[in-house]
Amino acid sequence: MDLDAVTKQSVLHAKPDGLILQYGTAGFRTKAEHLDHVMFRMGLLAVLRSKQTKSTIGVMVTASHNPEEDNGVKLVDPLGEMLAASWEEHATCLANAEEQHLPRVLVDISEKAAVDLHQDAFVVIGRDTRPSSERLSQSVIDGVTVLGGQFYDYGLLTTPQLHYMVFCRNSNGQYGKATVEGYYQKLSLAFVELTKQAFCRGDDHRTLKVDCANGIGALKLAEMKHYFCPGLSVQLFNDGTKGKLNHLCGADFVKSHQKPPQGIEMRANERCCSFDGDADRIVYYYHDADGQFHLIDGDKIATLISSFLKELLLEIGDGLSLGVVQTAYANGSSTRYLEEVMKVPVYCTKTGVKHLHHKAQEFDIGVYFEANGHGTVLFSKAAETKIKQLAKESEDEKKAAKMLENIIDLFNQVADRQVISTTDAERQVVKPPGLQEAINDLVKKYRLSRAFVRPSGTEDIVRVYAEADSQENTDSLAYEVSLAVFQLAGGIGERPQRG
Ligand code: G16
Repeated sequence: MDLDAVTKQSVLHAKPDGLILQYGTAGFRTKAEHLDHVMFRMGLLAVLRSKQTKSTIGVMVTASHNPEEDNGVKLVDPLGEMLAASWEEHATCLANAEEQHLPRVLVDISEKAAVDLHQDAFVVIGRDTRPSSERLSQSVIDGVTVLGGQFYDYGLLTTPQLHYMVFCRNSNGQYGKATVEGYYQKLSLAFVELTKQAFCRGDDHRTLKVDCANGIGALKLAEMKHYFCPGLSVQLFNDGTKGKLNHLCGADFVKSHQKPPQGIEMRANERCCSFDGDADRIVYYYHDADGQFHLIDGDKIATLISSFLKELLLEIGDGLSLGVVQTAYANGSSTRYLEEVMKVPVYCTKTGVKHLHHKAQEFDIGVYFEANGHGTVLFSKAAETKIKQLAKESEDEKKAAKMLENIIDLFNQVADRQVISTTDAERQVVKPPGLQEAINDLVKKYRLSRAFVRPSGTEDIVRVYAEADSQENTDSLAYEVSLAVFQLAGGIGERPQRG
């Protein structure tokens, strides 16, 4: 490591004195103007991780669902999953080291993680459409090159595409070609084959309206939609030509406001969906004939997918295990339905794709979705081999196995609020004292109710979740819990308002 060169370059990406940032739910995330040094240093870290794993590592510059002025960075590990938890601590030390300590921290990490410094390093980089993203990805590149790492800059990319590129490169092309073209071909082929075999009701069901959150999803879907023709016609809305990123649109807006985004025209029973700012979340929705809005969020998507998979697994009769992973945000009735009706085991983890992904790997087939629309299906290597074999061999079970085979290819498998601390997969508050008791008392007032609070790992806010037997009761419980947080956790600014 040429530590002198690092010190010289680092001055051009100097850390503001005293600025401390935490590695959050999905990496570092804050106002874009505070992130230059973090990006440079994550370039350095990606090189060390690449040397240690002897694999390609990904760096995605995005703040996903956050406002346009924010930015952030997600690191992608060799199999396309989020950075290993053991390295989050290294990332935090590196991001927060004062300038003069940077060389020492680099050496420390290399020693602790047994990095072979003679090993080559390769890093792939992608970015979303935020105005600050191009400059910040250049800072990542500066960090990679000063440590002698090689890189390929994909430029504008969705987060799932970057996960795909990393995995393709590390599987020597076996998973697919590490190009956007390769991505479109692999996924669309699986989709087209699967829809040929699946029952589909009429032409109305072959159109999909997509709210692209005024982000990268619009650019990439515009390139990809031709691959679905003539089976599926995709119409793009909020494509970034007018509106602001994630403003009054996108998956997070639709999920948290439980209403359609602006900028999309919806007729009764038309199928619509929304992405977020880096197109790694999706929620579906429609208006029924009475104008009632229906949301198919991550909980419902997980239920639909697991019902479909369970049917196919029964047909092939091969005893493969199926499990569903959710977070505390999952609606209680979706969990009950999965466990009691579908007889599928359900597990709850902390918020964050990295936690769900990890748990889902324990099954032959692991379905994981956060209610906000992040998720996928993971197939173990053994399950994949069995399914591929059956699709070739046995006539009776062939159709179901063939469908499962296409499903495998269709899923891109690849992961001061701090006064509140939680336990039990974030469903119980430990600190401040008295808050959990207050929440318990409030929950008892409502039927079929549940509530919890947790500090967000991507925004400077406390998230409050509530559910009850009616919308009115849910709103009321959410308001009362917010008030308890405000009073017992030292709330500042405006008091929570009812409704
Ligand atoms: C990220 C994570 C998700 C998480 C979300 C919100 O999503 O990848 O797993 O659900 O943040 O996290 P929090 O509630 O801690 O703010 P994204 O789409 O913003 O990258």
